[in-house]
Amino acid sequence: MLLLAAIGLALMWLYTKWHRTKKYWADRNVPFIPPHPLLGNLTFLLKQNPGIFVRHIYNRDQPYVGLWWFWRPVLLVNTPELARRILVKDCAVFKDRFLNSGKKDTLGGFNLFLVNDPFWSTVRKRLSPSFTGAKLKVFHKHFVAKARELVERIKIEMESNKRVNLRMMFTDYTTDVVGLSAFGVRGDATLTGKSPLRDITKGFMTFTYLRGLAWACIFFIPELVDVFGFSFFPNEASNYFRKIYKQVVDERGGYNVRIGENKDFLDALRKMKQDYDQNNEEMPEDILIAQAAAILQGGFDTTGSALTFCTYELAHSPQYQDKIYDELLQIKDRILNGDVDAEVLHEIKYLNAALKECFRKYLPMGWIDRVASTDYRIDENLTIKAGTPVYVNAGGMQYDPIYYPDPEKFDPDRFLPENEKKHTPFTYLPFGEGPRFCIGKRFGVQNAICALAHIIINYKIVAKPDSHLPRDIVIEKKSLFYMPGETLYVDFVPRDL
Ligand code: HEM
Ligand SMILES: *[C@@H]1O[C@H](CO)[C@@H](O)[C@H](O)[C@H]1NC(C)=O
Ligand SMILES: CC(=O)N[C@H]1CO[C@H](CO)[C@@H](O)[C@@H]1O
Repeated sequence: MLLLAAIGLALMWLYTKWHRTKKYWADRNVPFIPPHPLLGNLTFLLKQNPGIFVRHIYNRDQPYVGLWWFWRPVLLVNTPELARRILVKDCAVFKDRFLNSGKKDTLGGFNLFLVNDPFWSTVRKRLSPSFTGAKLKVFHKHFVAKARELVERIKIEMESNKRVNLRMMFTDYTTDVVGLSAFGVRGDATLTGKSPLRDITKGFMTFTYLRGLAWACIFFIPELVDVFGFSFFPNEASNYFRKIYKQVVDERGGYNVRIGENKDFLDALRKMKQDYDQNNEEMPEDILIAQAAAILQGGFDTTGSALTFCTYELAHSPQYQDKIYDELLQIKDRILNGDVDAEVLHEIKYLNAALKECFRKYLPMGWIDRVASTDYRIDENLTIKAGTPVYVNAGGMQYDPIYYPDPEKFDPDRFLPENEKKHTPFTYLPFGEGPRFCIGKRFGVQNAICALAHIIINYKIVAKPDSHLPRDIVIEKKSLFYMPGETLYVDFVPRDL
């Protein structure tokens, strides 16, 4: 009897709670999409990429829409004005991300991408100097050296396989570049497809249902991450990465030798540890490794898939590719000799515009997430409660025909300098905005430009006769990032040099 009564009470409590939950946005006069009783609006998971999901619910006439992740109300905002306020003007309220990897998982929970203030500010300040213009000059040498290997790799693959698996090749390349630039770890993945770091990034790329569950938890119901013992990176890859990290630190003499002017990212981490030690403050090595892992994770797949999409688009836009090629011809010798510098590449208008257009169409993160740290007045009709997750619908705005006419069309002219000026600010957010924008933006862009310049001067990128149009590329349903869901191939035809 008692048991039955208890169950009855619990059910009643659940019912009341659900009843209140589903009225949450209606009570506040916020347009909403009716939630599923259990999943809220997360019914798209595994069925649709979130980047496409947010595009579908985008509605220019609704500045914001109420959604639910399970039973938690979240707000999706659709206007550049709200984007500006959340990401920049009132960023003090929105410093943290909602997604979170808990406290038990050091590599996930304490890395720059996921960690919250006040630690986030400290780490960001420490790491930012590793990405300045002066550092990029040094990295540029690596970009060039590896881009030349990329040209070689294409030759090898075309001769042996008659085709190139784009994403595999480009993530081989970006793994080498990040390893070399950030950690001083030399790898041969660009040429051979194999290296110790590459084993790790392959581990990051491998999807299993358990990993999928872990990611969904981190993104949508972070309270449970510690309960289930989930981690941001797969355990095996994490342990291997720890080993490599410790090895390179040892090679440089550990943390107690004089660390001069920061040479690279790894030195920035060593210096951080040294400073903490000197102040008798604790800085576990795992927290340093967490930052290194974030840079590797943040740096390899984003740039790798951007290069994949861009190469595929250019194969299907020969007229546009010709324009880029004509521009590159003016600096042909410098590219071929491997002494083209970043400033020169920055002047290649059509190439830069093409990459920007790729980031418009294929933004890796369809939304930019933040969480309100205090109650926040959105407008006269709505004040959200502290703790409410807020998502800026970047994907929606980047595909809005008002801002980008005929949005499915790959039209790099949109980003020629004279046209770019006319864009509505805050409608283009592939790297986020404000103090928490992508720390590797310049690194990633410069690296991608460098790779494309080397490829296009050496090869004509040609669509395979039976390949479908870019607009029909299958997007990975199981990933939370916007990545190809199929293997993409193109032909590379050597140009007369
Ligand atoms: C090239 C393509 C890339 C794209 C499209 C991209 C996109 C993004 C986006 C949208 C964010 C979130 C920004 C925000 O919340 O406002 C982000 C953050 C981040 N990215 Fe990137 N990224 C790219 C490359 C890189 C590279 C090359 C690195 C490292 C070398 C990197 C490391 C990071 C890190 C560490 C964060 C977290 C920053 C923070 O929370 O303070 N990314 N990226
Ligand atoms: C607030 O709601 C009223 C009534 O629905 C509407 O007319 C007004 O435009 C809304 N204000 C804003 C800033 O959206
Ligand atoms: C846009 C979207 O996918 N909304 C979903 C929210 O949840 C309800 C209930 O399951 C679905 O019917 C909607 O399609």
